[in-house]
Amino acid sequence: MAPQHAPRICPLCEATCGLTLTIDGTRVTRARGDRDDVFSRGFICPKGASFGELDADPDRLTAPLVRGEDGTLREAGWEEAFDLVAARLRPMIEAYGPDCVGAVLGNPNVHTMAGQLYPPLLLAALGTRNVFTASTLDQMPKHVSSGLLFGDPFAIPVPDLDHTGHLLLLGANPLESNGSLCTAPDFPGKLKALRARGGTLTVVDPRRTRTARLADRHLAIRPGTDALLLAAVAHVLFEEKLTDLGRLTDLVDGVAEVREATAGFTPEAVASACDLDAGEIRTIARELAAAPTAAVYGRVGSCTVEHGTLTSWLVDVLNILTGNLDRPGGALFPLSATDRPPRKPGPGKGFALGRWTSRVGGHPEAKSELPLAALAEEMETPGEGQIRAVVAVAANPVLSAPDGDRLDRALAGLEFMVSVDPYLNETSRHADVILPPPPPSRSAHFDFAFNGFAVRNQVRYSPAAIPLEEGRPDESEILARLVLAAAGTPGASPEVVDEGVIDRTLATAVADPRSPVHGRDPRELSTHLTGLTGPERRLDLMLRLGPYGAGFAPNAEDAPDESADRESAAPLPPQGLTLARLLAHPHGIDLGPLRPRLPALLKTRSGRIELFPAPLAADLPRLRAALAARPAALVLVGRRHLRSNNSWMHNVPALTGGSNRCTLQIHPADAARLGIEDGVRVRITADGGAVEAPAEITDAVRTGVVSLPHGWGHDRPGTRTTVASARPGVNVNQLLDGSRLDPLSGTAVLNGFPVTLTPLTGDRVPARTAHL
Ligand SMILES: Nc1nc2c(c(=O)[nH]1)N[C@H]1C(S)=C(S)[C@@H](COP(=O)(O)OP(=O)(O)OC[C@H]3O[C@@H](n4cnc5c(=O)[nH]c(N)nc54)[C@H](O)[C@@H]3O)O[C@H]1N2
Ligand SMILES: Nc1nc2c(c(=O)[nH]1)N[C@H]1C(S)=C(S)[C@@H](COP(=O)(O)OP(=O)(O)OC[C@H]3O[C@@H](n4cnc5c(=O)[nH]c(N)nc54)[C@H](O)[C@@H]3O)O[C@H]1N2
Ligand code: SF4
Ligand SMILES: [Mo]
Repeated sequence: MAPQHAPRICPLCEATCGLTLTIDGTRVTRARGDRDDVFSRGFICPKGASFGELDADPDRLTAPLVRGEDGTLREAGWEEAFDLVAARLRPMIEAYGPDCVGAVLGNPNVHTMAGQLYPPLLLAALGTRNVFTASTLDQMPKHVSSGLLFGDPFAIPVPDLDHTGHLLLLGANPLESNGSLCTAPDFPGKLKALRARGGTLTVVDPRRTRTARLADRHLAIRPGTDALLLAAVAHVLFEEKLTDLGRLTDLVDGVAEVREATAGFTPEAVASACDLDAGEIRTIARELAAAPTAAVYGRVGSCTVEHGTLTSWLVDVLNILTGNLDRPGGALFPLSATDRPPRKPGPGKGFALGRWTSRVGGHPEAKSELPLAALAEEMETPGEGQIRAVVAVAANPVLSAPDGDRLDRALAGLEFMVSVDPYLNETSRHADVILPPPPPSRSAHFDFAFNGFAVRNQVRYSPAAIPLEEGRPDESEILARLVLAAAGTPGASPEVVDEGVIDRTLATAVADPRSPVHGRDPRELSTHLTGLTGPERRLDLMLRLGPYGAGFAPNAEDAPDESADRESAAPLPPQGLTLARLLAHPHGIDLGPLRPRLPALLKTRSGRIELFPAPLAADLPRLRAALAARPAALVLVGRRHLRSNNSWMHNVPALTGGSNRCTLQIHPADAARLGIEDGVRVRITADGGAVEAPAEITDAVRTGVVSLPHGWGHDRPGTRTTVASARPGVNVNQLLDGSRLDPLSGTAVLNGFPVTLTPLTGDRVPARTAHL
């Protein structure tokens, strides 16, 4: 049979590029950029190009593994595996209470449909407060600052990359990461286009990254001091009367308080802590104010730092003070097809922090989550509420979170653990049951999360490109069955889970006077939903009730149904969305540029932007103290390589090698001072322990800073990641003991912590050929 072609949205990073897969039988033999994709227009990166290899990785688990009497993992049938989960999980909840289960949700959940549709139901069924996600290793500071400023932790403005005249980018390296909390296929091309149209790019990063090399100005800041820099920029805007809130003037509370609070942070006062020139800080402020439009954007290096929440807040303070929030060319709020339709402006419920605290460390919850850095102590410490079982979905905290060795021991001591993961790896090896989802070619895809952070409103859906093998559940069914097991109704059909959501959503909608379906019969409405699976029916419902939706108006039924040709691409106005209409547009539907959304999206109690929220005000003394603190002689920051992804992509031969290596980058001056030669192994020591890695001397890192990438350390026994284990690298997070947190968000400080180095002389490994 001739090879087939199928469009598939790439799930391997936040850029969500459209791919065209070539399929030979049941194998993806090639992946190209889909030139017809309405959003990505053919862009692809090396990871996307390796989709087929990643999909067909022989180390992927094809059947569940369960732990036998002898303590080893063996393959089992799906029914046996699900029965075991049901037999163990619910009885533990009944015996010890719901908090005995720790739920651990990792990053790939934002890259799958199942990971967005079922975890909320799973958490509700478990009823536990012990909820840990990758957010507290990542963007939780942004959720907290948005929650406080706008009343909604998901109201995260994104830079209007295609139209802005000036981008001030802090702690992000989209030329390698392809962007984050700013979904933009071909981020590199968009930055080049910004400069080509006469705009300016300023990059703040302690490393001269590929992104920094594109910039008009690169500020090699001392790690962890961005909040000081941004406070000084705010100060200059006030001092030089450069603030102009524009349209937002009457919508913002607390401007005078912010002026007062930033008064002490003059450029001259912060310059030495940031190791920047005071004059240059003033220039940054003036340029930001003078630009016709501008956007300030911060990412990982602005979040996983000591003052992550303050930094995230100050990013938007600057967007607001310069009148750039919510205006084209500035920073805008996307409106995705599965968002709730805009509400009437007015007071909302607001955002509360610290409604409860963690049992052992007393860490405040944020967005109903506890710090992942506190997971180990919750498993180790006996007493009521101790975590005795873990349900991990797409999570590898042994490598991703602080102190993997401690997590490794604590996971080994659990009474029960289930992992939903395609690999037997550093974390899943502790599970009693591993439930492997099928490879991405066999899964349908919709970006519930990333469409909400996209630089252009658009909607795309990829059905599974290759049918599932007989008898194999997809990830949606796996998670639905976990929900049933947690709820104590394991015998029920997984469809019950989806139909329950549909019924509840419709019941709420018909009772809402503002809903287009107010007063209608929910049972009748549900008969109109199309879709071959529960997740598709849920998607149809969300699209219909969403801001571009057809609702259940009679003409919504004019759309082609599923039996219609899925390839036809009739032009469609950006209204009237249903699943059937989306299926008729396999390369997606463009919904236009980002548009202003204020004040309707505000959910603060005041119904206004609260620029100076009390929890942030209370954290400012800590920032003031940082002005006087003596900087550590040497601090460590991370880095990402284009051809990798966190802890799980080191197993694909096509993505290994080249610059994608676990080396310690060090500036020549520091290397000379410490007697470190290129390629020599170096012992790196910090609070949590020590690791060894070969030195790579490069002036791409500034002095006083070394860099080691994360996601490495694939040398534990009992895993099945053949390629990764052959070049294991070391786990940078072993340097941390989990005690360094941004207090407001519970986010681990993964960047800018002090380290000391010892060269291991006589142990020279040529960095280029080293088997790490
Ligand atoms: N030092 C340091 N540490 C960091 C970071 C850093 O910058 N520096 N970055 C942090 C950040 S931003 C993040 S998001 C975290 C990420 O850390 P994690 O949340 O652990 O995420 P990943 O390492 O991406 O993948 C976790 C697991 O998901 C599995 N997986 C892959 N695809 C699927 C799938 O389709 N379904 C399921 N069920 N599982 C799948 C993988 O096999 C892997 O075991 O790491 C954090 N850790
Ligand atoms: N290739 C690849 N792509 C990825 C991933 C991956 O692992 N590999 N991971 C995905 C995930 S989960 C995420 S969250 C995104 C992250 O996307 P980005 O935020 O773009 O991620 P990084 O490349 O880690 O960029 C962070 C930058 O912050 C700098 N930095 C460190 N400390 C500081 C500081 O104190 N101040 C400032 N100003 N800068 C600092 C670092 O040097 C680094 O260049 O990438 C996603 N995409
Ligand atoms: S940039 Fe991201 S989404 Fe695009 S092809 Fe590469 S990995 Fe896939
Ligand atoms: Mo992340």
